[in-house]
Amino acid sequence: MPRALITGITGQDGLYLAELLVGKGYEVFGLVRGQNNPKRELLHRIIPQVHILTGDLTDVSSLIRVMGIAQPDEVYNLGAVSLVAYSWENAALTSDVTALGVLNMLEATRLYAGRDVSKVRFYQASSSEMFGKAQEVPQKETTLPWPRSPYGVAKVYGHYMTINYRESYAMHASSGILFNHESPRRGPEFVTRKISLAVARIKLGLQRDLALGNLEASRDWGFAGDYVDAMWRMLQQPQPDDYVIATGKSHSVRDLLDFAFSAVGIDDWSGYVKMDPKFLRPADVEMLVGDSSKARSVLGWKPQMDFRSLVQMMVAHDLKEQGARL
Ligand code: NAP
Ligand code: F7E
Repeated sequence: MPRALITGITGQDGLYLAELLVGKGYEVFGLVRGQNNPKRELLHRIIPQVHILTGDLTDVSSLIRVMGIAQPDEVYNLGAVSLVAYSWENAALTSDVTALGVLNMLEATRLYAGRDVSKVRFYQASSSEMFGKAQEVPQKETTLPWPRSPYGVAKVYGHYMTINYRESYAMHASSGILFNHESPRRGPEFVTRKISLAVARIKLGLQRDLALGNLEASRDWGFAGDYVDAMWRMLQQPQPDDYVIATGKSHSVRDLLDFAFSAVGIDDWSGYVKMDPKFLRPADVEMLVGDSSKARSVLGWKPQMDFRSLVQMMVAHDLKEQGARL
């Protein structure tokens, strides 16, 4: 039975990845932070097979201890401060967790592997936010990074540290440069889920309107369930490498609003949406679109769900969940 350790297991991707690996027969260990994290219970309810281990990405001694207990064949480092807007207000914390946390995980993995570095395979959750002020369209593995937020800067550090450990110590360390991916498990602080929840609540008469920031921003949005499969595929390759994971199509926040409101039969949403400058960022990323041809040819990966179906699925989920509270 292969063994996997997942950091960030209580997050959107961690839950999907844990389900995927349990389904493939892995023994899965998950790092959960904090003394009394309420998500521990949720995780246990959704995937009772997971072994929960306590630790924090900022505490390397906890990671070394966890590595010794889990004895993983594969390590997936998904833990991060991941909300871009929050990263300006908490830039030092973001750097500690999202940047230095990667170094801590790489070091704990290297120490655990000892002389036999090939015995552990490592996945780093890199991000399209590294491309920020995009230097070419579409963005691919070789595109020059130009991050536009403390989060993006921290991800660039983690990305290059992963490459450095691969080149310095011959570790099987790979990075997935994942473009935005969403699901009904997405936190309500991200724009897709904020919109799907609000649309469901407006339809049910529980909310009158919705305040948003930049409606012109455009993202390459895919389904999280498809993207965790790409993570696993990367670690099954004989050689470690970096891969862009994206759909190749970009949509604006306006398109997202069109699809979400039309899913509940509302064609003109202008009366429901207002602009609030507090949701504007000091520097936004205007447009991202990824070229995942390397992942498609080497990993045999491709996205299964298109953007409209994804939005419809999220709205349908939120209608059901919110409706059940009435
Ligand atoms: P998420 O839902 O925000 O989950 C983040 C996870 O990190 C949570 O489990 C959180 O634990 C954990 N975490 C935060 N601080 C920690 C710390 N100090 N020590 C240990 N764990 C900590 O993120 P996601 O959407 O699943 O994304 C997974 C990874 O992919 C992240 O690294 C993210 O930056 C990256 N990424 C995401 C996307 C995307 O579109 N979703 C795209 C590219 C890259 P709590 O539950 O306790 O808060
Ligand atoms: O914003 C605009 C906002 O917060 C998307 C993370 O998973 O993907 C995610 O980062 C766009 C931005 O995602 C609101 O200005 C307008 O242009 O959903 P988001 P993100 O910043 O793209 C990347 C790949 C990651 O790696 C990150 O971890 O939507 N927008 N109005 C808004 N965004 C939010 N959150 N809230 C609004 O009210």
